[in-house]
Amino acid sequence: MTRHQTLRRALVEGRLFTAMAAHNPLSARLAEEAGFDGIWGSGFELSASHAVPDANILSMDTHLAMMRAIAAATGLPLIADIDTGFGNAVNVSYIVPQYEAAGASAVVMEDKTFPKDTSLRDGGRQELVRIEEFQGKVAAAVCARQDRDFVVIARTEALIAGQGQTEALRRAQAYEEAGADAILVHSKQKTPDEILSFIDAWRGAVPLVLVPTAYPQLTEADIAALGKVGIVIYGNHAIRAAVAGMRRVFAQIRREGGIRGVDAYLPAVADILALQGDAAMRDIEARFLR
Ligand code: SPV
Ligand code: MG
Repeated sequence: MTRHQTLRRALVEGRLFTAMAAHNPLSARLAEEAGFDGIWGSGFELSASHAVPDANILSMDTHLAMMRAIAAATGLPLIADIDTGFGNAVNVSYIVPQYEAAGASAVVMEDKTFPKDTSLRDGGRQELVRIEEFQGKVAAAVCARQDRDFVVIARTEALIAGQGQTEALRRAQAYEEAGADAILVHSKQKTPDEILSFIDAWRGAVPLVLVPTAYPQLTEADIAALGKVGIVIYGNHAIRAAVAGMRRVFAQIRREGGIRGVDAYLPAVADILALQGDAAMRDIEARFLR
């Protein structure tokens, strides 16, 4: 079974698919090691790892190159975050095959204007494009895919933009009609109430996708029990874990004036070598170096 088929089958069978964010191949490998079903090729994480805002500051090529590197480093389906599609439906027609060729098994495209602003920030610029325009972008993405199992996920930011549930439902339904395989509905409310109300009212045939960053109370068991959600994305936990880890270790080294204290609990160098694929290189060495 190909990676595309693994993701497609999970959606068809209604099994909850878990995707962990990654900002580089190493974080993707750690997500695979931990047992997640897939990788979220997060724009937020990649932007943060470059220390710039998640607001289309980085180019599409920067993101695409990272998706290619992540897909090469793991065997898991990769869901690429293409923000607003880097332009209009014409741009989308050209970029979707590039993401597919890079090894992604899905794209998520959101209905905001380009350049976007990040979703979870208080007071961000959250402007949505016309429904018809975004339907055209979704249809362009669906038409541009090469493999039928490549998944196109339409994301509505109507709740993020404060436009309410009726508008979010109207948009989600319109995007399903345009051919989306799943609908990501995002919320930044601190409780799951807004999302649960949307899910309850959703009458579409395609599964929903959640990113519960703002409402972490909702567990996978809770989400699976709702019956309408196909994918849960953990949107930024790789970069937040990295920041937490580096802060703690760097502060301790400064405090103690040396590395002895942190050495006791940091992964050994041998662990990092293994994550780098050292064994595979040694095998090549043994076979071919003359
Ligand atoms: C991302 O991880 O880039 C996302 C999710 O799009 S969020 O940052 O919550 O918008
Ligand atoms: Mg994003």
